[in-house]
Amino acid sequence: MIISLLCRYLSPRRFSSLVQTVAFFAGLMMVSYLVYTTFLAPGAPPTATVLKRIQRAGRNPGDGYVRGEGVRLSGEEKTKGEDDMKTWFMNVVASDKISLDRSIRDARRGECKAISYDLSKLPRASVIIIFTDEAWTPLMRTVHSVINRSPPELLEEVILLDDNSQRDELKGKLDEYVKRFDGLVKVVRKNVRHGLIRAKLAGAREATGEVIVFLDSHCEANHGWLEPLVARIGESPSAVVCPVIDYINAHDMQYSGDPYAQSVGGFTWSLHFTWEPLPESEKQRRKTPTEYIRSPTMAGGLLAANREYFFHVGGYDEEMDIWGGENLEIAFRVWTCGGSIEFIPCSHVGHIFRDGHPYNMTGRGGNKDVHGTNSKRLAEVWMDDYKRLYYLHRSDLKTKDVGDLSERHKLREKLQCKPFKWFLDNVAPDKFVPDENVQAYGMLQAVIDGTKICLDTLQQDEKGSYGMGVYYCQGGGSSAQLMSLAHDGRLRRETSCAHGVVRERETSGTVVMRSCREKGDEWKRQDGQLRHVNSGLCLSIRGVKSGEKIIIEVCDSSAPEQRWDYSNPTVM
Ligand code: LR7
Ligand code: MN
Repeated sequence: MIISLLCRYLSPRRFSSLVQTVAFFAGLMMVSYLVYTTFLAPGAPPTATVLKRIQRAGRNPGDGYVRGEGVRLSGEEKTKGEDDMKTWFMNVVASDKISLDRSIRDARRGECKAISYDLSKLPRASVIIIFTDEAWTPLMRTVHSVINRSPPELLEEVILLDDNSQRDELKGKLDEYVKRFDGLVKVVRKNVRHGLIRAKLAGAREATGEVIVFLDSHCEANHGWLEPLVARIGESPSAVVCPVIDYINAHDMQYSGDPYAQSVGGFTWSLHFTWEPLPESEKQRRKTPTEYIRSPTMAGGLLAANREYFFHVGGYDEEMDIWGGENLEIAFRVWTCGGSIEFIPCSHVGHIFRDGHPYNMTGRGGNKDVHGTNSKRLAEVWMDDYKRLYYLHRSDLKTKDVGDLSERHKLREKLQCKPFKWFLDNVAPDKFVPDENVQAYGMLQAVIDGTKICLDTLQQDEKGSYGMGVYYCQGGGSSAQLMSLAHDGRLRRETSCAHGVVRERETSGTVVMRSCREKGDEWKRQDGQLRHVNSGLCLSIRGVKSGEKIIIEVCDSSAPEQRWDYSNPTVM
Protein backbone atom coordinates (compact mmCIF):
# COMPACT_ATOMS: atom_id res chain seq x y z
CA MET A 1 0.00 0.00 0.00
CA ILE A 2 2.72 2.50 1.04
CA ILE A 3 4.79 1.36 -1.89
CA SER A 4 1.94 1.87 -4.34
CA LEU A 5 1.31 5.39 -2.90
CA LEU A 6 4.96 6.21 -3.22
CA CYS A 7 5.00 4.95 -6.78
CA ARG A 8 2.05 7.11 -7.71
CA TYR A 9 3.65 10.19 -6.09
CA LEU A 10 7.09 9.66 -7.59
CA SER A 11 7.49 10.32 -11.26
CA PRO A 12 10.31 8.29 -12.87
CA ARG A 13 12.52 11.41 -12.92
CA ARG A 14 11.91 12.26 -9.30
CA PHE A 15 12.49 8.62 -8.40
CA SER A 16 15.89 8.36 -10.02
CA SER A 17 17.11 11.59 -8.41
CA LEU A 18 15.94 10.30 -5.01
CA VAL A 19 17.82 7.05 -5.58
CA GLN A 20 20.89 9.06 -6.49
CA THR A 21 20.67 11.17 -3.34
CA VAL A 22 20.14 8.15 -1.12
CA ALA A 23 23.00 6.34 -2.81
CA PHE A 24 25.22 9.37 -2.40
CA PHE A 25 24.59 9.63 1.35
CA ALA A 26 24.87 5.90 1.85
CA GLY A 27 28.18 5.98 0.01
CA LEU A 28 29.38 8.91 2.10
CA MET A 29 28.46 7.09 5.30
CA MET A 30 30.22 3.97 4.20
CA VAL A 31 33.39 5.81 3.27
CA SER A 32 33.45 7.74 6.53
CA TYR A 33 32.78 4.53 8.43
CA LEU A 34 35.69 2.85 6.66
CA VAL A 35 37.97 5.83 7.24
CA TYR A 36 36.98 5.89 10.89
CA THR A 37 37.41 2.19 11.54
CA THR A 38 40.62 1.82 9.62
CA PHE A 39 42.44 5.00 10.56
CA LEU A 40 40.83 6.72 13.50
CA ALA A 41 38.98 4.37 15.82
CA PRO A 42 40.97 4.05 19.01
CA GLY A 43 42.39 0.60 19.52
CA ALA A 44 40.77 -0.79 16.41
CA PRO A 45 42.72 -3.74 15.05
CA PRO A 46 44.40 -3.01 11.73
CA THR A 47 42.66 -4.41 8.73
CA ALA A 48 44.59 -6.27 6.07
CA THR A 49 44.69 -3.17 3.85
CA VAL A 50 45.93 -0.92 6.63
CA LEU A 51 48.64 -3.33 7.60
CA LYS A 52 49.80 -3.64 4.04
CA ARG A 53 49.99 0.15 3.82
CA ILE A 54 51.96 0.20 7.08
CA GLN A 55 54.29 -2.43 5.73
CA ARG A 56 54.91 -0.35 2.64
CA ALA A 57 55.33 2.90 4.57
CA GLY A 58 57.75 1.32 6.98
CA ARG A 59 59.97 -0.11 4.30
CA ASN A 60 63.54 0.98 4.18
CA PRO A 61 65.58 1.08 1.01
CA GLY A 62 67.17 -2.25 0.26
CA ASP A 63 70.86 -2.92 0.45
CA GLY A 64 73.29 -5.51 -0.80
CA TYR A 65 72.82 -7.79 2.17
CA VAL A 66 70.07 -10.13 1.15
CA ARG A 67 69.01 -13.54 2.43
CA GLY A 68 70.51 -12.93 5.87
CA GLU A 69 74.06 -12.60 4.62
CA GLY A 70 76.79 -11.38 6.99
CA VAL A 71 78.33 -7.92 6.60
CA ARG A 72 82.00 -7.57 5.69
CA LEU A 73 83.61 -4.41 6.96
CA SER A 74 86.99 -2.94 6.18
CA GLY A 75 89.22 -0.07 7.24
CA GLU A 76 87.88 2.37 9.78
CA GLU A 77 84.46 0.75 9.88
CA LYS A 78 86.03 -2.54 10.74
CA THR A 79 87.88 -1.03 13.70
CA LYS A 80 84.77 0.77 14.85
CA GLY A 81 82.77 -2.45 14.59
CA GLU A 82 85.36 -4.28 16.67
CA ASP A 83 85.07 -1.57 19.33
CA ASP A 84 81.31 -2.10 19.33
CA MET A 85 81.90 -5.68 20.39
CA LYS A 86 83.40 -4.41 23.63
CA THR A 87 80.62 -1.99 24.53
CA TRP A 88 77.53 -3.46 22.85
CA PHE A 89 78.65 -7.08 22.58
CA MET A 90 77.41 -6.81 19.01
CA ASN A 91 78.67 -5.12 15.89
CA VAL A 92 76.38 -2.10 15.60
CA VAL A 93 78.27 -0.75 12.56
CA ALA A 94 77.43 -3.99 10.75
CA SER A 95 73.82 -3.85 11.86
CA ASP A 96 73.52 -0.25 10.70
CA LYS A 97 74.57 -1.30 7.20
CA ILE A 98 71.65 -3.65 6.73
CA SER A 99 68.14 -2.67 5.74
CA LEU A 100 65.59 -2.89 8.53
CA ASP A 101 63.59 -4.91 6.00
CA ARG A 102 66.37 -7.22 4.92
CA SER A 103 65.34 -10.52 3.45
CA ILE A 104 66.25 -13.72 5.24
CA ARG A 105 66.03 -17.32 4.11
CA ASP A 106 62.87 -19.15 4.99
CA ALA A 107 64.21 -21.37 7.77
CA ARG A 108 61.29 -23.78 7.81
CA ARG A 109 61.38 -27.30 6.53
CA GLY A 110 59.20 -28.14 3.54
CA GLU A 111 56.49 -29.86 5.58
CA CYS A 112 55.98 -26.63 7.53
CA LYS A 113 55.65 -24.46 4.45
CA ALA A 114 52.97 -26.77 3.13
CA ILE A 115 50.61 -26.19 6.07
CA SER A 116 47.78 -23.76 5.40
CA TYR A 117 46.02 -22.06 8.27
CA ASP A 118 42.50 -20.71 8.46
CA LEU A 119 43.51 -17.30 9.80
CA SER A 120 39.96 -16.34 10.65
CA LYS A 121 39.91 -19.11 13.26
CA LEU A 122 43.20 -18.31 14.95
CA PRO A 123 43.66 -16.09 18.04
CA ARG A 124 45.28 -12.69 17.51
CA ALA A 125 48.55 -11.77 19.13
CA SER A 126 50.12 -8.82 20.92
CA VAL A 127 53.87 -8.89 20.37
CA ILE A 128 55.78 -7.47 23.33
CA ILE A 129 59.35 -6.35 22.79
CA ILE A 130 61.18 -5.31 25.95
CA PHE A 131 64.36 -3.29 25.82
CA THR A 132 66.75 -1.24 27.83
CA ASP A 133 69.14 0.95 25.84
CA GLU A 134 69.12 -1.31 22.82
CA ALA A 135 70.93 -0.09 19.71
CA TRP A 136 68.59 1.46 17.16
CA THR A 137 68.87 -0.82 14.14
CA PRO A 138 68.62 -4.20 15.93
CA LEU A 139 65.59 -2.90 17.82
CA MET A 140 63.84 -1.52 14.76
CA ARG A 141 64.73 -4.57 12.68
CA THR A 142 62.90 -6.63 15.29
CA VAL A 143 59.81 -4.44 14.84
CA HIS A 144 60.02 -4.42 11.04
CA SER A 145 60.49 -8.17 10.81
CA VAL A 146 57.43 -8.74 13.00
CA ILE A 147 55.28 -6.43 10.90
CA ASN A 148 56.60 -7.68 7.58
CA ARG A 149 56.24 -11.35 8.38
CA SER A 150 53.01 -11.51 10.40
CA PRO A 151 49.66 -12.00 8.70
CA PRO A 152 47.68 -8.80 9.36
CA GLU A 153 44.75 -10.87 10.52
CA LEU A 154 46.79 -12.15 13.45
CA LEU A 155 48.70 -9.09 14.60
CA GLU A 156 46.81 -7.18 17.26
CA GLU A 157 49.62 -4.79 18.18
CA VAL A 158 53.31 -4.45 18.86
CA ILE A 159 54.22 -3.15 22.30
CA LEU A 160 57.65 -1.63 22.75
CA LEU A 161 58.29 -1.73 26.47
CA ASP A 162 61.11 0.67 27.23
CA ASP A 163 62.72 -0.34 30.51
CA ASN A 164 64.05 3.08 31.46
CA SER A 165 66.45 3.55 28.55
CA GLN A 166 68.69 6.59 28.83
CA ARG A 167 69.82 7.05 25.26
CA ASP A 168 68.27 10.02 23.49
CA GLU A 169 67.35 8.35 20.23
CA LEU A 170 65.11 5.95 22.13
CA LYS A 171 63.02 8.89 23.28
CA GLY A 172 61.77 11.54 20.83
CA LYS A 173 63.14 9.89 17.70
CA LEU A 174 61.46 6.62 18.58
CA ASP A 175 58.10 8.26 19.28
CA GLU A 176 58.35 10.03 15.95
CA TYR A 177 59.43 6.90 14.06
CA VAL A 178 56.60 4.65 15.24
CA LYS A 179 53.99 7.12 13.94
CA ARG A 180 54.41 5.54 10.51
CA PHE A 181 52.88 2.39 11.92
CA ASP A 182 49.54 4.12 12.53
CA GLY A 183 49.05 3.11 16.11
CA LEU A 184 49.94 -0.51 15.49
CA VAL A 185 53.20 -0.04 17.39
CA LYS A 186 52.84 1.37 20.90
CA VAL A 187 55.69 2.63 23.02
CA VAL A 188 55.26 2.16 26.75
CA ARG A 189 57.88 3.70 29.01
CA LYS A 190 58.95 2.89 32.55
CA ASN A 191 60.88 5.63 34.24
CA VAL A 192 62.28 3.36 36.90
CA ARG A 193 64.41 0.42 35.82
CA HIS A 194 62.25 -2.68 36.09
CA GLY A 195 64.66 -5.39 34.98
CA LEU A 196 63.56 -7.73 32.25
CA ILE A 197 61.22 -9.82 34.38
CA ARG A 198 59.07 -6.95 35.62
CA ALA A 199 59.38 -5.37 32.16
CA LYS A 200 57.80 -8.46 30.59
CA LEU A 201 55.01 -8.35 33.15
CA ALA A 202 54.42 -4.67 32.49
CA GLY A 203 54.27 -5.35 28.75
CA ALA A 204 51.83 -8.20 29.23
CA ARG A 205 49.59 -5.97 31.33
CA GLU A 206 49.36 -3.48 28.45
CA ALA A 207 48.50 -6.16 25.93
CA THR A 208 44.98 -6.74 24.64
CA GLY A 209 45.48 -9.66 22.24
CA GLU A 210 44.18 -13.11 23.12
CA VAL A 211 47.77 -14.30 22.79
CA ILE A 212 50.89 -12.55 24.02
CA VAL A 213 54.28 -13.08 22.40
CA PHE A 214 57.51 -11.94 24.06
CA LEU A 215 60.62 -11.14 22.06
CA ASP A 216 64.06 -9.79 22.94
CA SER A 217 64.89 -6.48 21.29
CA HIS A 218 67.44 -7.95 18.84
CA CYS A 219 65.44 -10.57 16.97
CA GLU A 220 64.23 -11.18 13.44
CA ALA A 221 60.96 -12.99 12.90
CA ASN A 222 61.28 -15.50 10.08
CA HIS A 223 58.72 -16.42 7.41
CA GLY A 224 55.47 -17.79 8.78
CA TRP A 225 56.68 -17.51 12.36
CA LEU A 226 53.41 -16.45 13.97
CA GLU A 227 50.78 -18.80 12.56
CA PRO A 228 52.05 -22.05 14.12
CA LEU A 229 52.51 -20.36 17.52
CA VAL A 230 48.99 -18.99 17.79
CA ALA A 231 47.54 -22.12 16.18
CA ARG A 232 48.99 -24.31 18.92
CA ILE A 233 47.74 -21.96 21.64
CA GLY A 234 44.30 -21.92 20.03
CA GLU A 235 44.33 -25.70 20.24
CA SER A 236 45.74 -25.88 23.76
CA PRO A 237 45.44 -22.64 25.78
CA SER A 238 47.62 -23.97 28.58
CA ALA A 239 50.56 -24.56 26.22
CA VAL A 240 53.33 -22.01 26.58
CA VAL A 241 55.13 -22.22 23.27
CA CYS A 242 58.52 -21.19 21.91
CA PRO A 243 59.74 -20.77 18.36
CA VAL A 244 62.95 -22.38 17.20
CA ILE A 245 65.65 -19.84 17.99
CA ASP A 246 67.83 -19.19 14.96
CA TYR A 247 71.30 -17.77 15.30
CA ILE A 248 72.23 -14.24 14.31
CA ASN A 249 75.96 -13.72 14.56
CA ALA A 250 76.76 -10.71 16.77
CA HIS A 251 79.95 -10.00 14.77
CA ASP A 252 78.44 -9.66 11.29
CA MET A 253 74.65 -10.18 11.64
CA GLN A 254 74.68 -13.32 9.54
CA TYR A 255 71.41 -15.18 9.99
CA SER A 256 71.52 -18.97 10.19
CA GLY A 257 68.61 -21.22 10.86
CA ASP A 258 68.40 -24.98 10.88
CA PRO A 259 65.10 -26.24 9.42
CA TYR A 260 65.65 -29.58 11.14
CA ALA A 261 66.53 -28.21 14.60
CA GLN A 262 65.21 -30.52 17.27
CA SER A 263 66.68 -29.58 20.62
CA VAL A 264 64.77 -29.22 23.83
CA GLY A 265 65.53 -27.16 26.94
CA GLY A 266 67.17 -28.56 30.04
CA PHE A 267 68.76 -27.15 33.18
CA THR A 268 71.70 -27.60 35.47
CA TRP A 269 71.44 -27.92 39.23
CA SER A 270 73.14 -24.54 39.43
CA LEU A 271 69.95 -23.41 37.64
CA HIS A 272 71.27 -22.43 34.27
CA PHE A 273 69.51 -23.22 31.02
CA THR A 274 70.95 -25.89 28.70
CA TRP A 275 70.13 -27.33 25.28
CA GLU A 276 69.52 -31.07 25.19
CA PRO A 277 68.96 -33.54 22.37
CA LEU A 278 65.41 -34.61 21.56
CA PRO A 279 64.50 -37.32 24.10
CA GLU A 280 63.57 -40.79 22.91
CA SER A 281 60.06 -40.44 24.37
CA GLU A 282 59.36 -37.43 22.14
CA LYS A 283 60.72 -39.23 19.10
CA GLN A 284 58.20 -41.98 19.81
CA ARG A 285 55.26 -39.72 20.57
CA ARG A 286 55.45 -37.36 17.61
CA LYS A 287 53.75 -38.50 14.44
CA THR A 288 54.91 -35.75 12.10
CA PRO A 289 58.01 -33.52 12.03
CA THR A 290 55.78 -30.44 12.19
CA GLU A 291 54.22 -31.37 15.51
CA TYR A 292 55.08 -29.52 18.72
CA ILE A 293 57.92 -30.84 20.91
CA ARG A 294 57.43 -31.06 24.66
CA SER A 295 60.37 -29.41 26.38
CA PRO A 296 61.23 -29.46 30.09
CA THR A 297 62.40 -25.82 30.03
CA MET A 298 62.84 -22.81 27.75
CA ALA A 299 65.61 -20.29 27.05
CA GLY A 300 63.34 -17.50 28.23
CA GLY A 301 63.27 -14.70 25.72
CA LEU A 302 61.04 -15.87 22.91
CA LEU A 303 57.69 -17.32 23.87
CA ALA A 304 53.96 -17.10 23.34
CA ALA A 305 51.07 -17.83 25.66
CA ASN A 306 47.38 -17.31 25.96
CA ARG A 307 47.23 -14.01 27.86
CA GLU A 308 44.63 -15.13 30.37
CA TYR A 309 46.41 -18.39 31.00
CA PHE A 310 49.72 -16.56 31.45
CA PHE A 311 48.27 -14.52 34.29
CA HIS A 312 46.25 -17.41 35.68
CA VAL A 313 49.39 -19.49 36.07
CA GLY A 314 51.23 -16.67 37.83
CA GLY A 315 52.83 -14.49 35.12
CA TYR A 316 56.33 -14.05 36.44
CA ASP A 317 57.73 -13.59 39.93
CA GLU A 318 57.49 -9.83 40.44
CA GLU A 319 60.35 -9.91 42.93
CA MET A 320 62.89 -11.29 40.48
CA ASP A 321 65.30 -8.59 39.49
CA ILE A 322 67.09 -7.53 36.25
CA TRP A 323 68.03 -10.80 34.54
CA GLY A 324 67.92 -14.57 34.99
CA GLY A 325 65.93 -17.33 36.63
CA GLU A 326 62.49 -16.46 35.26
CA ASN A 327 62.93 -18.85 32.33
CA LEU A 328 63.33 -21.95 34.53
CA GLU A 329 60.76 -20.62 36.98
CA ILE A 330 58.02 -20.33 34.36
CA ALA A 331 58.91 -23.78 33.03
CA PHE A 332 58.83 -25.60 36.40
CA ARG A 333 55.67 -23.71 37.33
CA VAL A 334 53.73 -24.23 34.10
CA TRP A 335 54.52 -27.94 33.97
CA THR A 336 53.75 -28.68 37.61
CA CYS A 337 50.61 -26.53 37.61
CA GLY A 338 49.00 -28.36 34.71
CA GLY A 339 50.28 -26.66 31.54
CA SER A 340 53.07 -27.49 29.15
CA ILE A 341 56.17 -25.94 27.59
CA GLU A 342 56.46 -26.72 23.92
CA PHE A 343 58.81 -25.91 21.07
CA ILE A 344 57.13 -25.30 17.74
CA PRO A 345 59.41 -26.57 14.97
CA CYS A 346 57.55 -24.66 12.23
CA SER A 347 58.11 -21.27 13.88
CA HIS A 348 61.55 -19.70 13.55
CA VAL A 349 62.84 -16.46 15.05
CA GLY A 350 66.44 -15.27 14.91
CA HIS A 351 68.20 -13.83 17.96
CA ILE A 352 71.51 -11.98 18.19
CA PHE A 353 73.56 -13.96 20.68
CA ARG A 354 75.77 -11.63 22.70
CA ASP A 355 78.67 -12.57 24.92
CA GLY A 356 77.80 -10.02 27.59
CA HIS A 357 75.24 -7.55 28.82
CA PRO A 358 75.52 -4.02 27.49
CA TYR A 359 73.61 -2.68 30.48
CA ASN A 360 74.01 -2.42 34.21
CA MET A 361 73.38 -5.80 35.82
CA THR A 362 73.21 -4.49 39.37
CA GLY A 363 69.86 -5.09 41.00
CA ARG A 364 68.06 -3.48 43.91
CA GLY A 365 70.15 -2.67 46.93
CA GLY A 366 73.36 -3.03 44.92
CA ASN A 367 72.74 -6.75 44.28
CA LYS A 368 75.52 -7.97 41.98
CA ASP A 369 74.24 -11.54 41.81
CA VAL A 370 70.76 -11.24 40.36
CA HIS A 371 70.87 -14.64 38.69
CA GLY A 372 71.83 -16.23 42.02
CA THR A 373 69.16 -14.56 44.10
CA ASN A 374 66.43 -14.95 41.45
CA SER A 375 67.30 -18.64 41.24
CA LYS A 376 67.12 -19.02 44.99
CA ARG A 377 63.57 -17.66 44.83
CA LEU A 378 62.60 -20.28 42.28
CA ALA A 379 64.39 -23.10 44.12
CA GLU A 380 62.68 -22.21 47.39
CA VAL A 381 59.21 -22.05 45.89
CA TRP A 382 59.16 -24.76 43.23
CA MET A 383 61.85 -27.36 43.89
CA ASP A 384 60.89 -28.79 47.27
CA ASP A 385 63.81 -30.68 48.79
CA TYR A 386 65.67 -30.72 45.46
CA LYS A 387 66.73 -27.18 46.27
CA ARG A 388 69.54 -28.92 48.16
CA LEU A 389 71.18 -29.54 44.79
CA TYR A 390 71.16 -25.82 44.04
CA TYR A 391 72.70 -25.07 47.42
CA LEU A 392 75.46 -27.59 46.72
CA HIS A 393 76.60 -25.07 44.11
CA ARG A 394 75.59 -21.99 46.00
CA SER A 395 76.10 -22.75 49.68
CA ASP A 396 76.75 -19.02 50.10
CA LEU A 397 73.08 -18.35 49.36
CA LYS A 398 71.61 -20.72 51.94
CA THR A 399 71.09 -17.99 54.49
CA LYS A 400 70.71 -15.09 52.07
CA ASP A 401 67.51 -13.08 52.33
CA VAL A 402 65.93 -12.97 48.89
CA GLY A 403 62.74 -11.20 49.88
CA ASP A 404 59.24 -12.30 50.69
CA LEU A 405 58.17 -15.56 49.09
CA SER A 406 54.71 -15.88 50.61
CA GLU A 407 52.81 -14.72 47.49
CA ARG A 408 54.52 -17.32 45.35
CA HIS A 409 53.96 -20.07 47.90
CA LYS A 410 50.29 -19.07 48.00
CA LEU A 411 50.10 -19.27 44.22
CA ARG A 412 51.50 -22.80 44.27
CA GLU A 413 48.97 -23.75 46.91
CA LYS A 414 46.07 -22.11 45.06
CA LEU A 415 46.86 -23.82 41.78
CA GLN A 416 47.45 -27.16 43.54
CA CYS A 417 50.67 -27.69 41.65
CA LYS A 418 52.39 -31.07 41.63
CA PRO A 419 55.66 -31.72 43.48
CA PHE A 420 59.01 -31.15 41.78
CA LYS A 421 59.62 -34.88 41.88
CA TRP A 422 56.66 -35.29 39.54
CA PHE A 423 58.39 -32.90 37.14
CA LEU A 424 61.61 -34.91 37.32
CA ASP A 425 59.88 -38.24 36.84
CA ASN A 426 57.49 -37.21 34.10
CA VAL A 427 58.88 -34.22 32.27
CA ALA A 428 62.65 -34.45 32.67
CA PRO A 429 63.26 -38.18 33.25
CA ASP A 430 66.71 -37.95 31.67
CA LYS A 431 67.93 -35.42 34.23
CA PHE A 432 70.56 -37.01 36.45
CA VAL A 433 69.91 -36.60 40.16
CA PRO A 434 73.34 -37.15 41.73
CA ASP A 435 72.16 -38.42 45.10
CA GLU A 436 69.10 -40.51 44.22
CA ASN A 437 68.96 -44.07 42.96
CA VAL A 438 72.75 -44.37 42.79
CA GLN A 439 75.17 -46.95 44.18
CA ALA A 440 77.07 -44.28 46.01
CA TYR A 441 77.39 -40.52 46.22
CA GLY A 442 79.73 -38.13 47.97
CA MET A 443 83.45 -37.34 48.04
CA LEU A 444 85.69 -40.16 46.88
CA GLN A 445 88.61 -40.06 49.26
CA ALA A 446 91.86 -41.88 49.82
CA VAL A 447 94.10 -41.50 52.87
CA ILE A 448 97.86 -41.25 52.41
CA ASP A 449 100.12 -40.81 55.42
CA GLY A 450 97.14 -39.62 57.41
CA THR A 451 96.14 -36.97 54.86
CA LYS A 452 92.79 -37.18 53.12
CA ILE A 453 92.81 -36.60 49.42
CA CYS A 454 89.70 -36.40 47.21
CA LEU A 455 88.80 -36.64 43.55
CA ASP A 456 88.41 -33.06 42.34
CA THR A 457 87.65 -31.29 39.05
CA LEU A 458 90.49 -28.84 39.81
CA GLN A 459 88.23 -26.00 38.69
CA GLN A 460 88.37 -27.08 35.08
CA ASP A 461 85.66 -26.16 32.62
CA GLU A 462 83.24 -29.05 32.86
CA LYS A 463 81.60 -28.31 29.53
CA GLY A 464 84.38 -29.89 27.50
CA SER A 465 86.48 -32.91 28.38
CA TYR A 466 89.05 -32.62 31.14
CA GLY A 467 91.41 -34.80 33.14
CA MET A 468 90.14 -35.69 36.61
CA GLY A 469 92.43 -34.63 39.45
CA VAL A 470 92.77 -34.89 43.20
CA TYR A 471 92.87 -32.25 45.91
CA TYR A 472 92.84 -32.07 49.70
CA CYS A 473 89.32 -32.95 50.82
CA GLN A 474 87.12 -29.94 51.40
CA GLY A 475 84.84 -30.41 54.38
CA GLY A 476 81.19 -29.56 53.91
CA GLY A 477 81.03 -31.02 50.42
CA SER A 478 82.54 -28.73 47.83
CA SER A 479 80.63 -29.38 44.62
CA ALA A 480 83.93 -29.84 42.74
CA GLN A 481 84.55 -33.03 44.74
CA LEU A 482 81.18 -34.72 44.52
CA MET A 483 80.96 -37.88 42.46
CA SER A 484 78.23 -40.44 41.97
CA LEU A 485 78.58 -44.08 41.12
CA ALA A 486 75.38 -44.49 39.13
CA HIS A 487 73.38 -47.69 38.87
CA ASP A 488 74.57 -48.20 35.32
CA GLY A 489 78.15 -48.32 36.66
CA ARG A 490 79.14 -44.92 35.38
CA LEU A 491 81.33 -42.82 37.64
CA ARG A 492 79.99 -39.37 37.05
CA ARG A 493 79.14 -35.83 37.88
CA GLU A 494 76.06 -33.89 36.73
CA THR A 495 76.87 -34.03 33.03
CA SER A 496 80.34 -35.54 32.70
CA CYS A 497 81.31 -39.20 32.99
CA ALA A 498 84.70 -40.76 33.83
CA HIS A 499 86.51 -42.59 31.05
CA GLY A 500 89.72 -44.57 31.55
CA VAL A 501 92.36 -43.76 28.96
CA VAL A 502 95.20 -46.27 28.60
CA ARG A 503 97.72 -46.14 25.78
CA GLU A 504 98.55 -49.32 23.98
CA ARG A 505 101.05 -51.60 25.75
CA GLU A 506 100.97 -49.44 28.88
CA THR A 507 99.81 -50.67 32.25
CA SER A 508 98.58 -47.40 33.62
CA GLY A 509 96.51 -44.50 32.31
CA THR A 510 94.51 -41.40 33.11
CA VAL A 511 90.88 -40.59 33.83
CA VAL A 512 89.19 -38.22 31.42
CA MET A 513 85.78 -36.72 32.09
CA ARG A 514 83.60 -36.42 28.99
CA SER A 515 79.98 -35.62 28.31
CA CYS A 516 77.71 -38.40 29.56
CA ARG A 517 75.91 -38.24 26.22
CA GLU A 518 78.60 -40.60 25.01
CA LYS A 519 78.09 -44.04 26.38
CA GLY A 520 80.60 -43.77 29.24
CA ASP A 521 82.80 -46.45 30.83
CA GLU A 522 81.70 -48.80 33.54
CA TRP A 523 83.35 -48.83 36.97
CA LYS A 524 83.03 -51.35 39.79
CA ARG A 525 83.45 -50.95 43.53
CA GLN A 526 85.27 -53.96 44.95
CA ASP A 527 86.91 -54.34 48.36
CA GLY A 528 87.46 -50.61 48.64
CA GLN A 529 88.86 -50.36 45.14
CA LEU A 530 87.33 -48.72 42.08
CA ARG A 531 87.94 -50.83 39.03
CA HIS A 532 87.70 -49.55 35.48
CA VAL A 533 85.96 -52.48 33.85
CA ASN A 534 87.24 -52.07 30.26
CA SER A 535 90.92 -52.02 31.16
CA GLY A 536 90.74 -53.93 34.41
CA LEU A 537 92.88 -51.19 36.03
CA CYS A 538 92.14 -49.51 39.37
CA LEU A 539 91.83 -45.87 40.40
CA SER A 540 95.00 -44.84 42.21
CA ILE A 541 96.92 -41.88 43.60
CA ARG A 542 100.35 -43.51 43.45
CA GLY A 543 102.84 -40.72 42.88
CA VAL A 544 100.03 -38.15 42.54
CA LYS A 545 100.05 -34.98 44.63
CA SER A 546 97.17 -32.66 45.52
CA GLY A 547 96.41 -30.56 42.43
CA GLU A 548 97.59 -33.24 39.99
CA LYS A 549 95.71 -35.66 37.71
CA ILE A 550 94.54 -39.02 38.99
CA ILE A 551 95.70 -42.29 37.41
CA ILE A 552 94.52 -45.87 36.88
CA GLU A 553 97.03 -48.71 37.32
CA VAL A 554 97.27 -52.46 37.86
CA CYS A 555 95.01 -53.43 40.75
CA ASP A 556 96.68 -54.27 44.05
CA SER A 557 94.26 -54.82 46.88
CA SER A 558 96.92 -54.15 49.51
CA ALA A 559 97.89 -50.71 48.15
CA PRO A 560 96.56 -47.80 50.27
CA GLU A 561 96.79 -45.63 47.12
CA GLN A 562 93.93 -47.66 45.66
CA ARG A 563 91.66 -47.64 48.68
CA TRP A 564 88.69 -45.34 48.12
CA ASP A 565 86.02 -44.42 50.58
CA TYR A 566 82.88 -42.50 49.96
CA SER A 567 82.70 -39.92 52.68
CA ASN A 568 79.02 -39.42 53.48
CA PRO A 569 78.25 -42.45 51.38
CA THR A 570 74.61 -42.66 50.47
CA VAL A 571 74.64 -46.33 49.59
CA MET A 572 71.19 -47.39 48.47
O1 LR7 B 1 67.06 -4.76 32.95
C1 LR7 B 1 66.82 -5.18 31.82
N1 LR7 B 1 65.72 -4.73 31.16
C2 LR7 B 1 65.39 -5.14 29.91
O2 LR7 B 1 64.38 -4.70 29.35
C3 LR7 B 1 67.64 -6.12 31.17
C4 LR7 B 1 67.31 -6.54 29.90
N2 LR7 B 1 66.22 -6.05 29.27
C5 LR7 B 1 65.87 -6.51 27.93
C6 LR7 B 1 66.99 -6.47 26.91
O3 LR7 B 1 67.07 -5.23 26.27
C7 LR7 B 1 66.59 -7.61 25.98
O4 LR7 B 1 65.68 -7.20 25.00
O5 LR7 B 1 65.56 -7.88 28.07
C8 LR7 B 1 65.88 -8.59 26.90
C9 LR7 B 1 66.75 -9.78 27.26
O6 LR7 B 1 68.03 -9.37 27.67
P1 LR7 B 1 69.33 -9.99 26.99
O7 LR7 B 1 69.17 -10.02 25.54
O8 LR7 B 1 70.50 -9.29 27.54
O9 LR7 B 1 69.23 -11.45 27.57
P2 LR7 B 1 69.82 -12.82 26.95
O10 LR7 B 1 69.42 -12.96 25.55
O11 LR7 B 1 71.23 -12.90 27.32
O12 LR7 B 1 69.04 -13.81 27.91
C10 LR7 B 1 68.11 -14.85 27.90
O13 LR7 B 1 67.88 -15.13 29.29
C11 LR7 B 1 67.25 -14.12 30.01
C12 LR7 B 1 67.14 -14.61 31.42
O14 LR7 B 1 66.55 -13.70 32.25
C13 LR7 B 1 65.91 -13.75 29.41
O15 LR7 B 1 65.00 -14.79 29.53
C14 LR7 B 1 66.12 -13.37 27.96
O16 LR7 B 1 64.89 -13.02 27.38
C15 LR7 B 1 66.76 -14.55 27.27
N3 LR7 B 1 66.91 -14.45 25.84
C16 LR7 B 1 66.62 -15.52 25.08
O17 LR7 B 1 66.13 -16.54 25.50
C17 LR7 B 1 66.93 -15.39 23.61
C18 LR7 B 1 67.50 -16.65 23.09
C19 LR7 B 1 68.77 -16.99 23.80
C20 LR7 B 1 69.03 -18.38 23.88
C21 LR7 B 1 69.31 -19.53 23.96
MN1 MN C 1 68.87 -11.48 24.05
